[in-house]
Amino acid sequence: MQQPSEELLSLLRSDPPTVVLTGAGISSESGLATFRGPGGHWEGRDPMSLATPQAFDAEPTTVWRFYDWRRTQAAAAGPNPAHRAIVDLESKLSSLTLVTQNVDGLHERAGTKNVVRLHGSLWTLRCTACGTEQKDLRPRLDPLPPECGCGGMLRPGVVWFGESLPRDAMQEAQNAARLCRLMLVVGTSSLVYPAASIPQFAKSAGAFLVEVNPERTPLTPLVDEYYDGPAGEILPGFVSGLA
Ligand code: BJW
Ligand code: ZN
Repeated sequence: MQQPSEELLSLLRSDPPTVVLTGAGISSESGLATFRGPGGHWEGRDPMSLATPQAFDAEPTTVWRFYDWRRTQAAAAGPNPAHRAIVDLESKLSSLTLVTQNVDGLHERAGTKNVVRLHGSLWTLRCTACGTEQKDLRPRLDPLPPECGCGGMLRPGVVWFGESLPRDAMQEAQNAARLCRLMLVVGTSSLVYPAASIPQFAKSAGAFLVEVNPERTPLTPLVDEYYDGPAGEILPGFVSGLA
């Protein structure tokens, strides 16, 4: 497996302000399907066609059944060595911001403290009528679609295509990217905006960009180092090289 370069290890030893940007690939070794990879389809449907406000308006119960399935899968899964390596890095560095597109909650369950969630959470429900948000950790909800106390229909507290990202989260991510000296981009296809623009903020501000992904992405030509392999095998090497 590809070991960290001396340049990366020496940068890590200098305790740089660091941002880790993650996508679905970091949870694939926990058994969760990525969006664009194999196994992502649910009942023969592309998850991209279900992760839209239009799909929810047209078929709320179907979209809720899809998210119930996602919640069940995520609840049954656990953090993997890649999630844990980020926890270890956070404990060794003075400043680490984890910016994730993932909604599964595995970073939080692994123990990462400073998590910025760009696309919301599977474990938050939001009322389509009164806007109230509530946390709900039950893997299966019954009946579907669930109802708010006000009588309105609840929806998953995630960000669908065409919807704005939470303003505070995006601002925090951009600020951390502008200030960091090292950014690790792990397990994302770098296709979905505005998350895919975050490494560009870091690059423009002079940060060292590292990508970890078994497949090349549109970001690959822009990074300083590309690690071609699964995050669960590559990231622990970054931490053990620091010891
Ligand atoms: C491994 C691995 C292992 C596997 N180890 N790696 C600018 C240009 C063009 C379009 C737009 C633009 N700005 C906005 C848009 C429109 C749109 C967009 O980006 N479209 C593109 C697809 C073209 N963006 C939006 O609509 C966003 N809203 C917005 O910008 O509002 C303002 C606006 C609206 C409209 C027009 C203009 C402005 C909202 C985006 C919301 C995305 N939501 C989802 C669903 C969340 C809820 C849920 O989970 O159900 O977020 S879609 C889905 O994609 C999910 C993910 O977070 C996101 C990114 O996917 P990710 O994580 O990268 O996963 P994959 O599957 O794509 O890739 C996995 C990777 O892992 C692969 O590379 C593998 O190789 C790798 N891998 N095993 C390491 N072991
Ligand atoms: Zn309500």
